[in-house]
Amino acid sequence: MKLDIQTIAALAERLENCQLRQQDTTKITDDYPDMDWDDAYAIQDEIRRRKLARGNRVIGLKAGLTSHAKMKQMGVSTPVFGFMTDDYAVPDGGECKFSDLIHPKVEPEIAFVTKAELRGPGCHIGSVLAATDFVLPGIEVIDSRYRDFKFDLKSVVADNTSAARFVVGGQPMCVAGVDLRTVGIVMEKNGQPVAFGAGAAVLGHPAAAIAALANHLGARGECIPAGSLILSGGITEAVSVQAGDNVTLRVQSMGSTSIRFV
Ligand code: 0L1
Ligand code: MG
Repeated sequence: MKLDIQTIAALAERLENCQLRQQDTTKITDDYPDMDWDDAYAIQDEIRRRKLARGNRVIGLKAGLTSHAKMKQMGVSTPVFGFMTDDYAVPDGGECKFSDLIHPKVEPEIAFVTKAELRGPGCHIGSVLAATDFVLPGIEVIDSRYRDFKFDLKSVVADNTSAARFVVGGQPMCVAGVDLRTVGIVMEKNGQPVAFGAGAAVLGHPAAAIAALANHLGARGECIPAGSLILSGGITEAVSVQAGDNVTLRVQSMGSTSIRFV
């Protein structure tokens, strides 16, 4: 690690305050160009510690930048991983207050719920499918704390991978009943289709993103516990939203989930 504990705490406070006050900031690698991956995840861990200390609960995990469309959109080449707390959850069809966010975008995703622990290294698509209880449609609302979504990978990891809100719903499916590579999705904004895709856009198979998360956590001595909700990453580029927008994600055989920005 290149940063000391005081700097990590100060950067976590800076990024979390941006989230709590709906303010943006420049990317932290502008100030700390030598910070490494361990520093980036240590800042994310410190943000999690701050939220838990305030009484929030971690209720989900996420993989991000798992599709070529997202990687191209953001000019990066590696997945990243983050967490979601209870205050990020929006009920299916529910409202998300736009003024609580900076410049939100929505991503169509496949959400996994596990029934057995997943522990890397060596986790693969087969282990993920065996450990999955069900999959269902999920919309992630990302809201980078960095000005104009301009960041590099270490900065975005420190910022908990832009996690802000999410909604899941529709018809949960057992993985035996669906080919997650060919499953089609349509995301609509105010009734107009704005994004189309298929599961294979996420690392060839959305379960590969969950395996990558398990292997990432395994390298840190952690695991994905049974009963976890995990977002596997945007199938398409993220779509900007404004107050008044109504977003619906339809996933083949899994129904739909929706969120309204008010
Ligand atoms: O969930 C995601 O794919 C987002 C990862 C962070 C990058 C971004 O803000 O677009
Ligand atoms: Mg995402």
